[in-house]
Amino acid sequence: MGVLNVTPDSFSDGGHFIERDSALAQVRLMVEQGATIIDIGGESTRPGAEPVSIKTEIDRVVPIIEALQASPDTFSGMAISIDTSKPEVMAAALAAGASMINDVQALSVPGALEVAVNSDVPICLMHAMRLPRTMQSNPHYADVVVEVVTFLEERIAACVAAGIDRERLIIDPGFGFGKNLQHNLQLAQNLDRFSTLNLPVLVGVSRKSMFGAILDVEVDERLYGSLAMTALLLDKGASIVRTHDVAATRDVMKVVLAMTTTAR
Ligand code: YH5
Repeated sequence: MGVLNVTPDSFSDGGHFIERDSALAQVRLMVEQGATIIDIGGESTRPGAEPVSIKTEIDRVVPIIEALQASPDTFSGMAISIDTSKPEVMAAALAAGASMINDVQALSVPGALEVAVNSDVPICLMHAMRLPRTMQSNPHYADVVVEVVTFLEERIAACVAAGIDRERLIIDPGFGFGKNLQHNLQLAQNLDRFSTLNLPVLVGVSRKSMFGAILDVEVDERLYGSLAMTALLLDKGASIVRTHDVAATRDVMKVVLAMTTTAR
């Protein structure tokens, strides 16, 4: 799963065509490098980031989804995931052709469960103890692994009770979302305990702050650390990897797959 952020940068002066073309070029590159899912997000999830309005988020993501739909040759077989917690954005993205929901709030915003029930796409339920604005403020858990597994069990049950087929669900421990370094390492070390829920496990560790903490490097120097953890998470049962670095992650996945599927 390759990440496409469509949050405008500060030196864009409203050049929407330029933004759209560069987003499409980025998607094309990620698909060539082996991405089978593109995760499109219109709200910054950086720690400390402020929320954006429904309209702003829709205006950012829907034109990109429509443009991807308009080039079926280039983007055939690729799933478009919408990274949002807002039911209105989910609905607009699905109407435009999105084929997966990625919700860091696990369908907990009022109305989100209803949008999901009325669709037929896969849904990633992620655990977040806190939202980006306050993510860094000293999280506490008695046992982070038990609490995250229990939370996901409850959200799975809520989805199934609402009428969503269990087969549509994907789970994610939510690395970095209201977790300190110790919590992230405990979740990584114990990722195999999420397999007991019998659903695909998605992991997103790419370039996150834990590598800054371990390696004392800035965000553009966190690739090797991200890949090391990715390899071990794949060994512990992860099957979908959300990444900013598709080619490198594809090679890691192929090597781990070759090694773990060969005869003894
Ligand atoms: C995830 O894990 N993460 S957005 C801070 C960084 C680097 C990266 C300071 N959406 C996930 O990628 N969806 C995000 O450096 C996600 N799982 C799922 N399902 C945060 C992010 C990032 C934040």
